[in-house]
Amino acid sequence: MKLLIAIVNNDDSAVVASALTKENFTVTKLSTTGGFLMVGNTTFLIGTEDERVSEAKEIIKKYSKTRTHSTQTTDSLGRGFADGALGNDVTVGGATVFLVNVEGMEKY
Ligand code: 2BA
Repeated sequence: MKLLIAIVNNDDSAVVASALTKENFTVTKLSTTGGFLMVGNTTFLIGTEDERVSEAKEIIKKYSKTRTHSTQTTDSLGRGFADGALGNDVTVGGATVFLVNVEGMEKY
């Protein structure tokens, strides 16, 4: 069994969640914040059998778009952006996915 930890842009999260659940994946959605840009993103926890990992990754890939995040505007003021982020356009995503081996899953 595997656990996919997928960090997805907030703007893609609804469609990613919907596509995964439609294909009978069970998903936990966490509201998270990227440490570099300090803006919200979404982290999905997806526990699945090894045989279905490729399918889950394909769905995430299909619906996660690459975006350019501008930090040039006054929007950045007071947000606590990392020094390196200020004044630069940053390419974010599609998705960042970690794959973790899981010994087992129990439900009570
Ligand atoms: P953030 O940490 O806010 O990073 C947003 C984007 O800023 C990144 O896009 C990358 O293009 C750039 N970036 C991040 N750290 C940087 C640094 N130290 N120097 C220069 N540029 C940097 P993505 O790579 O697509 O990452 C999107 C989000 O996925 C990240 O948001 C973070 O929440 C997560 N993430 C990505 N890689 C990760 C990792 N190795 N470990 C944990 N979380 C990760």
